[in-house]
Amino acid sequence: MKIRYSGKYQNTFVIILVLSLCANISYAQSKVPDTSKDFKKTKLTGDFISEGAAVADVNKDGKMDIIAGYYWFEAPTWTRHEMAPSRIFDPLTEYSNSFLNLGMDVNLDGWDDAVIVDFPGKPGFWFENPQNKPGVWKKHIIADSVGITNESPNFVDIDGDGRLDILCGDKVKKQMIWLQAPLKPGETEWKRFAISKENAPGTEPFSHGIGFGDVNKDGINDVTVAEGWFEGKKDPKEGNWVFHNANLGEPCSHMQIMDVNGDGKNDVVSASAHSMGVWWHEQITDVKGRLYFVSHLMSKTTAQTHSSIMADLNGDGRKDYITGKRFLAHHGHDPGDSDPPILLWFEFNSARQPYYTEHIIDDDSGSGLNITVKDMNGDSKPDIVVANKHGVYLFENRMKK
Ligand SMILES: [Ca+2]
Ligand SMILES: [Ca+2]
Ligand SMILES: [Ca+2]
Ligand SMILES: [Ca+2]
Repeated sequence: MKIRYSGKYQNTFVIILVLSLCANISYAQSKVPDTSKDFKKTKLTGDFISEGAAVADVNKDGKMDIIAGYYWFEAPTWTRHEMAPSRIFDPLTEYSNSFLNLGMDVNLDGWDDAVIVDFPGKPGFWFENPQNKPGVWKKHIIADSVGITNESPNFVDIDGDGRLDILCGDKVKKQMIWLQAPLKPGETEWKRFAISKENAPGTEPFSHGIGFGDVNKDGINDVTVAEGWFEGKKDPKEGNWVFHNANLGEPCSHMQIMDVNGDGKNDVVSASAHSMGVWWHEQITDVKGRLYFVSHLMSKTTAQTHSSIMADLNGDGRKDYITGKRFLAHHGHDPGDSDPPILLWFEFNSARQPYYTEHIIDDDSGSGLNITVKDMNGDSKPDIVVANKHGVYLFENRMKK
């Protein structure tokens, strides 16, 4: 296990690391095979500038660039550019001004913009791409200052129009909502649509875990939180989605809805946001047809798995689950907060038990509050981009199809 930290954090790190090892962190005993040869790692920076990362061809030269907070990194040399004045944050004492990032052409002018989810409870905003002109990018607040809550908003297409929306909570009304980006060129306003009634579960600023998928297999996507699920409506703009109580485990990051054991019922995969554990929650129907879930532990390899995303990394036609450790999530105060920043993935196969196989990608990066997956180098394999308190990283997928 190689740990190299330099400068003023070194002593603190050694102390935290020893404490972690004393706390019987299971990584040291882990027998998970090392698959780092399957990925080419590029460290864009070791600076803490964002806990979210996104991709977009910012300068329209045909090469995908990387966005992390108020900065973008120009491919292929990853030259760092500032969109608006910001600074490097201290990973041991501070949070940044950027928690989740998304690259999308918000105002439909043909240039990808940078969507930023700020500290939980603050309004989100987006930086308008200045089309290769010099100067500061124009900052637009999203949706009349709706305070975005829950620490794992999803970037998903709620209404099926091909544009990604933001699925999150609203701080003031404590409602589960979705925010729709403008649909006409030149527009800059996002629209807010309520999913739940007011005072709904999962909508506090520091609530953890949201998922989007078809829980009950009626052909309509539903929304999950750790406390249960909101049953989707044919018209997702209708509101008042019925809430069903269910135990979907501990506070978690992005919840992934899929049939893990191949019994035709959709299960939920989640990972602990601030403690340790990755689980699949098996959907079971009782004799009266009521749904409930039984949780099965998949892994305790690393703690603080504060983000997840699905992508078919190994090209077998099945989507894989990617998660990673949010390095120094609470500045070293949580159990396992300072064990090595691991990035890992799980492949699923419902034909045999266990239904999953765990692979470690890297143990000196981790992930932040969102992971972005995109083919960055044109070989049509999905690559992984992350940013956290340990820096900004690209992992190019070298697995054979
Ligand atoms: Ca580019
Ligand atoms: Ca644009
Ligand atoms: Ca449904
Ligand atoms: Ca199932």
